[in-house]
Amino acid sequence: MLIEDEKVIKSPDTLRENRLPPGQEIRENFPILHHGRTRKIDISKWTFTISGLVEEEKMLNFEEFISLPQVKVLSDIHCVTGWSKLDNLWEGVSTSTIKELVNILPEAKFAIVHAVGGFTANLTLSDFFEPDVLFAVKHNNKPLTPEHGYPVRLVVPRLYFWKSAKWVTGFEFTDKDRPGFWESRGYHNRGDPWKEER
Ligand SMILES: Nc1nc2c(c(=O)[nH]1)N[C@H]1C(S)=C(S)[C@@H](COP(=O)(O)O)O[C@H]1N2
Ligand SMILES: [Mo]
Repeated sequence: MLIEDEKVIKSPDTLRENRLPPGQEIRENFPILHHGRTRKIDISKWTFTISGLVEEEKMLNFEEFISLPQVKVLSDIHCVTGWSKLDNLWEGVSTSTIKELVNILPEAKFAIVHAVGGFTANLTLSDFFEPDVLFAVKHNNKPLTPEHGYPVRLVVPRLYFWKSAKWVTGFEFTDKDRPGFWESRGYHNRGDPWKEER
């Protein structure tokens, strides 16, 4: 069983006795939510860029990205619209692995994640580098579907799912916080589901 697999990083929510944050209900299916249309990505043209407050910016193509060491993370999804989906097995590249690819300048305090079409999501570096945060390529042992962010999406298990940007093209280190797509449209800047930061 995947849940017994020792190599799986278990997001802290999955170890709680009560796994359902206030105002949420369980869904067995996997709803699809995003602004605009589903993005169709040509993997041969896809790139992942690490920019901003780093000594040298770095760009990877998909082949280089997928050659990085991979991790598995078990997480619960909490969407701000009220549904939660438990026991999701993600596979991909940990933000802690990505961290080793660049020298981050000391002024850097935030990560702004970028996705196709100008979508962004902002995170403090402490939230971004939690050990259960990853750039996922698989969900429950299958490659992501286009609707769920193929080829690469961010997964931030401890925050509402709007932070988990789909169709990611990289991220930027900044010294100042910059509210992302949903954060600048009325959603909370951080989004802790246990505090109902909606
Ligand atoms: N690029 C992009 N990523 C996005 C969004 C978006 O509009 N664009 N919406 C977010 C929101 S609000 C949610 S709830 C989740 C939904 O992910 P899912 O469709 O895989 O369930 O994606 C997040 N990632
Ligand atoms: Mo959402």
